[in-house]
Amino acid sequence: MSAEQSVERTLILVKPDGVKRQLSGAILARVEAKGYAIANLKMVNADRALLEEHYAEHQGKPFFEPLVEFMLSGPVVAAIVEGHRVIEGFRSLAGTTDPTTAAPGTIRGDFGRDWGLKVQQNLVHGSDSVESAEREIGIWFK
Ligand code: RTP
Ligand code: MG
Repeated sequence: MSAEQSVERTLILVKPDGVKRQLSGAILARVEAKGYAIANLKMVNADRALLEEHYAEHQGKPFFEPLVEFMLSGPVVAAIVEGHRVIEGFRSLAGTTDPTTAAPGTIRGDFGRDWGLKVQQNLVHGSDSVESAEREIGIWFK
């Protein structure tokens, strides 16, 4: 068996707050500057069915409905990004979920804040495992 790591893929979204604030380019520039490759890229007006499938793990949580409404509030940029360990690499670039306390130097830490809304408007999504990446890529790039 080869000791070489296999190239991973992840699904990245620039959420509607990032698109509205014209940060899509700055966010994708950080992904590329880190050395990851954009394998596919598009702007999507997601519908409720797609978002409920994407966020199935959060069904029933108090932030689920506000989260879906937020994601319906404008277009998102969806990308398939490739590289060794890109799943954890992008989540490290993104920073922790709450943009108020996300580390400076991360996307959420540098560009995000609390806007007093019911859901964290935190600019980006990145898949959290190989299994969720493949599932999410199937949803956004049918
Ligand atoms: P993501 O899935 O978007 O990459 O973010 P994440 O793993 O850091 O966060 P997760 O726990 O999966 O939550 C998904 C998204 O739901 C919103 N959220 N709001 N209490 C809240 O207000 C709250 N908790 C979660 C955020 O937009 C989060 O990214
Ligand atoms: Mg998540």
